[in-house]
Amino acid sequence: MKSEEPLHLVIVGLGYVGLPMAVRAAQEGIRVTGLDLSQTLVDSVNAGRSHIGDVSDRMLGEALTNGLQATTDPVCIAEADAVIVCVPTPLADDGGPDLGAVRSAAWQIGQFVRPGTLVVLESTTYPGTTEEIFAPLVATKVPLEDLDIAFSPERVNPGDPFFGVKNTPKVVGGLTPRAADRAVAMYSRFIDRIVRTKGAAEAELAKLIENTFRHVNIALVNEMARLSHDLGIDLWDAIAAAETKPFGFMAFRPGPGVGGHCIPVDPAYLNYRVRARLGHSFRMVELAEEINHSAPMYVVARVQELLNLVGTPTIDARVLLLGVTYKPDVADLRETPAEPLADRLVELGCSVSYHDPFVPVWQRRTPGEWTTMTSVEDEYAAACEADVTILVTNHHSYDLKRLVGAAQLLFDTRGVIPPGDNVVRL
Ligand code: SAJ
Repeated sequence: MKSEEPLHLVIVGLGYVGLPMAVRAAQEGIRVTGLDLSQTLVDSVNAGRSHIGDVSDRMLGEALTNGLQATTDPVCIAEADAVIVCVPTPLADDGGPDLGAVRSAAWQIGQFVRPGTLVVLESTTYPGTTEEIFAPLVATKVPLEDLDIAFSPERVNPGDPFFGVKNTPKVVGGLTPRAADRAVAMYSRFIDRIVRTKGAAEAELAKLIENTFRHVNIALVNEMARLSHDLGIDLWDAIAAAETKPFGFMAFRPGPGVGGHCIPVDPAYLNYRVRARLGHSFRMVELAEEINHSAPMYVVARVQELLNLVGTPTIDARVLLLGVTYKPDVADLRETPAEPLADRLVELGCSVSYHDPFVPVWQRRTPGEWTTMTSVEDEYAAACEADVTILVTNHHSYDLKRLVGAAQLLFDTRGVIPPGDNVVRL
């Protein structure tokens, strides 16, 4: 696809991956149609109102001026030269992959796609998905040999002030060399650097390596936190020292657990494939999952220890959680460890309250029912009232010095507050 040729690009799924990409491509003068299931979302996009933090209304307005249009009508696929699929791939209730959105998007494309169209899957998934599941559904009506199909993992880092669509290298792998050539040419029109892999499976695996790497290394330090506490060694201090090594080391730090839409999810997709195809588990991933999943319970155990030390039984102990999103300064609760943490504390009879500037109302699915809580107004006054305050997510808006002065007892799960008379670190 030569850069001077007109290109009509359809992007399926206008979420945190699809919308920034649609805006970026439109900035380069590409004709972009965004296809989404939600009429509300489509209307909002066409009205220039962005629902994605990394896309301002101004950026969206410029893209609309450049011809970006959003629609719920899949007939736009029939006019596309290229289609990029950016739909969610969450975990199913059994912990395995949920490819429902990928399947339905592929089938829908298959109803309208023209011969000669390039179709790229971006949703994170296990190696083999593009060839075995996505491509056959896209080729429902048009023979596969008349289509070009590729995989290119999304690498969006929500809230990242520096890396965006344009300057994040894009990995691309085709089911055929021709598909890879076309995908490289397409992405090159609006992304600075393209990295071509041997095939689609290598591109699928590259993404899983990136996030399994993080998952496993976070589990390593989460287990080291437990060992170091029992050994009476300050792990936070040791990590800070290790971090001075200028080569061959990347610091990870312990925490209350691993949340988000990527890190706790992607390794499970890899493990699923290994079990399904090879009949045994990916042991390192399963061990990391075991450690990271138990992190919230370890926090509870430590808090129980602290309450015992001050002679406060957990029954009716007033516990304040500070920061319930999965990481600082984002309003994202997906897989947040704050949920199992709060549930366990309630099970123990604690009176749990929370504060989070990004979460005015916190709804979470406790076993068998929904629990709805409202953030306390004044986190410092609440910390003064609580028997123990747990810093779960260290939003940068928190005045840590003020917090130390206010809290009766402060348990810091992020290692951002120096230990003191009333401050204990994970
Ligand atoms: N976490 C720790 N200790 C660490 C790092 C993270 O406990 O040392 C926890 C976080 O609190 C969070 C979870 O792990 O609950 C995931 O944190 P993350 O920093 O990996 O952030 P994510 O989930 O937003 O990961 C995304 C990923 N981006 C993509 O998949 C495109 C990841 O590949 C990026 O490396 C990461 O952002 C990033 O670097 O910010």
